[in-house]
Amino acid sequence: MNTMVETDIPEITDSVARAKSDVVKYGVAILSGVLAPEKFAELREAVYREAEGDRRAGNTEEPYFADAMIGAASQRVWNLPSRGQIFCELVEHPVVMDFVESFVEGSPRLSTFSANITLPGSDMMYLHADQGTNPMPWGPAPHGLNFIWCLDDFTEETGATRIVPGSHRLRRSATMEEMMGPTVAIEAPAGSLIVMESRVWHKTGANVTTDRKRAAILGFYSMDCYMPNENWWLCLSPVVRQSNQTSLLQLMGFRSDSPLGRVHGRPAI
Ligand SMILES: O=C(O)CCC(=O)C(=O)O
Repeated sequence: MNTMVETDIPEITDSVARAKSDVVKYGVAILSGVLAPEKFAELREAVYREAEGDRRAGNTEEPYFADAMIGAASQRVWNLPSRGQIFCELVEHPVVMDFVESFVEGSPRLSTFSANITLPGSDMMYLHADQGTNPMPWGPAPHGLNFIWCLDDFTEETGATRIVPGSHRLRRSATMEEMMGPTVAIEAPAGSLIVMESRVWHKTGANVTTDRKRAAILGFYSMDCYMPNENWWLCLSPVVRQSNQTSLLQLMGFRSDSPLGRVHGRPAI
């Protein structure tokens, strides 16, 4: 069965309005010009530095369970907000918050803010939707939005994120048979921001190069009724936890503006 509803993906755009309509139509948008070149360089350097630190510390020995279908896994760098203020600031980038407000119902929460680096020879991930752990049937609106900050060129060869275009309209996870079906690589130059709604079936591509890595920061924001991908209550650095970044802490569930996640009925922090 071929469930590919569309065969094309949107063109890269520098218009936020256009990108929002692309997310509705295709489930995905590719934006340029969001990051200043100096900020991009600083973020890229920080991610590769942290990745190297994790590798030396042995933190990469157990790969994330969904990362490799058969062969070697990509390298994840988890919990970026605990690793530098530059990442905390990126969580609340105004363009991101504008999208989240437009697409995520209610009070949004940050589900993950991590990096994924495909390595020469790393295999593809399992095909999934980011709201795949949420009960079905899914409704007419996505439960979340994923922001993929491309720190290197996303190409077919380096393992660009691959999607099943139009799959957001099916409002369900892929079957085992569909998981093996055709996908399209989202090719985008370094510095681009890919915005993908949470019902789209997608996966990390295989990196078939011998010498090129593909790094990206992944920020997933979802409705507050779902458990975050990263357990911020256990892993967030006390330095951030005790800071006065109230809106950031609210996104991470340390403060509540909804009936959920309260302490003695109060918003907590
Ligand atoms: O890094 C990528 O290309 C996508 C990763 C992904 O799909 C995920 O973490 O859910």
